[in-house]
Amino acid sequence: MHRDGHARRRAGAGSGVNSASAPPDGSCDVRFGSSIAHCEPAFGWCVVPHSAASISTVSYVLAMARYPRVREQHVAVFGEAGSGKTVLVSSFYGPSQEKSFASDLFDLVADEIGQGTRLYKNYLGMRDHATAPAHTRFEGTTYYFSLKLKGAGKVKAKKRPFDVLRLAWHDYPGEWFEESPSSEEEAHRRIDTFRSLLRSDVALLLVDGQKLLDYKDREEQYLKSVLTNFRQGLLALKEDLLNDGGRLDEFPRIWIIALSKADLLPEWDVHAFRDLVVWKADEPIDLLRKTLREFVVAPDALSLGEDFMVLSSAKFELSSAGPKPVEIDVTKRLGVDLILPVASLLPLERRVQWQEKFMIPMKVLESLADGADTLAVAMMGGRNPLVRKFVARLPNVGPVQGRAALPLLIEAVKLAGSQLRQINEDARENKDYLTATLTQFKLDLERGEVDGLLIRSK
Ligand SMILES: Nc1nc2c(ncn2[C@@H]2O[C@H](COP(=O)(O)OP(=O)(O)O)[C@@H](O)[C@H]2O)c(=O)[nH]1
Ligand SMILES: [Mg+2]
Repeated sequence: MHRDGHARRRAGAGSGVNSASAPPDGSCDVRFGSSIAHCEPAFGWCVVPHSAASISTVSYVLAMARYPRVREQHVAVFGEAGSGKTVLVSSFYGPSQEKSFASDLFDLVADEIGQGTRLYKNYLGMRDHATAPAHTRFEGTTYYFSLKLKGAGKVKAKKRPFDVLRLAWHDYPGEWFEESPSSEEEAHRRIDTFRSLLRSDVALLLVDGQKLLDYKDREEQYLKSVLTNFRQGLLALKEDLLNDGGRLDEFPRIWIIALSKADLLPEWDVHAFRDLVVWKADEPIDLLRKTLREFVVAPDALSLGEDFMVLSSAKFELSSAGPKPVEIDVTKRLGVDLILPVASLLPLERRVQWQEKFMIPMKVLESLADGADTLAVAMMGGRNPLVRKFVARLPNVGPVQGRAALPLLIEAVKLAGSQLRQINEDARENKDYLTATLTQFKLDLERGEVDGLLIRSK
């Protein structure tokens, strides 16, 4: 399913305005009277300077009456059978449906009711019945979640560049990397499933905490086997994914190694985990990185082994009698709340880092964190002078857009500490839910580092 493709078509079609130019990303410049507006149909918004000469007043207008305006992020989760993928997605979604946990800035909903119900039921099973979800082997699923900003329909909301942040969560079963397909049909399904997640900027590679315990003092065996299976699996798909041998512009470029079931290793923080992985598995990581880089143009712009997370979907109390949990405390989660901030903001940060370090083709930068400028504008809030300056330059968009946007992106990425908190507080006070949400995500990432749950590449 290609939701974004659908959204782009819907946004671009029949807008009643004449496009002056139509680059492949669907963005275009549109003449509104004497002004030229830059439109991002993918996000469903246009920026129109009120007059070409006066840049002090700028407003976002809708290219057509379409609500909600959606921005989509993809995240791909890879893990062997039993490594905790289904529990993770259930524990990501479940609490958002409870009043006490729900966010004051947005509502999280599953786009497909059936999926949402299933995930919530999984969560209830854990919360109320100490029952983990049934195993789902050989099932590659994409879950679509929409984070709907509060305040929809209010005057202020109309000015924001998007109302919904959609998260496409691709679950790619690791068993597909361990076992050969049983039929040609299944082989095709694997390739299709993999293709569907190529739009992800961020991939999580799960390392199973239970397995680390099982392999105590010989963790290298387990780590090597996970990483090697994964690499072999990728190599098996390579020919089909790289049609005509051409490398891909769009491919997950931020590979985070994440410890799942971290509650089983209470004395570990992300630094201990990183140290173990680096000490015991540097070679298989190098090999995997090399293989991943063979898939993409601009191979420098791909990181593996630089970002780490620890995750626990709940605290599982096991009985001494067997593997069945006696209690699952869903209130004791670790790192799960960082998934949205990581998926939304890490690509933006990495894009700036890479752009400063390497010569990277524009089309690659744009596929990584596409619409990064939109996000930066939103993060800094409309009143910031840099934002105004940037928006003023928008009529000159086109290939130079990315470079013109760089100072703004850098500024947004650099936001930290008290300045960030201040923007967040102001936005909350002004009920500017978009800026509040994005700055909150950034604060969450800072907090995650302080709490030893996240290491971001510097
Ligand atoms: N201690 C602990 N156990 C977990 C956690 N997540 C999953 N598990 C256990 O691992 C099993 C497999 O998880 P599941 O999500 O079904 O794995 P999947 O095959 O990757 O989808 C569950 O039945 C739980 O017993 C966690 O966060 N902590
Ligand atoms: Mg599963």
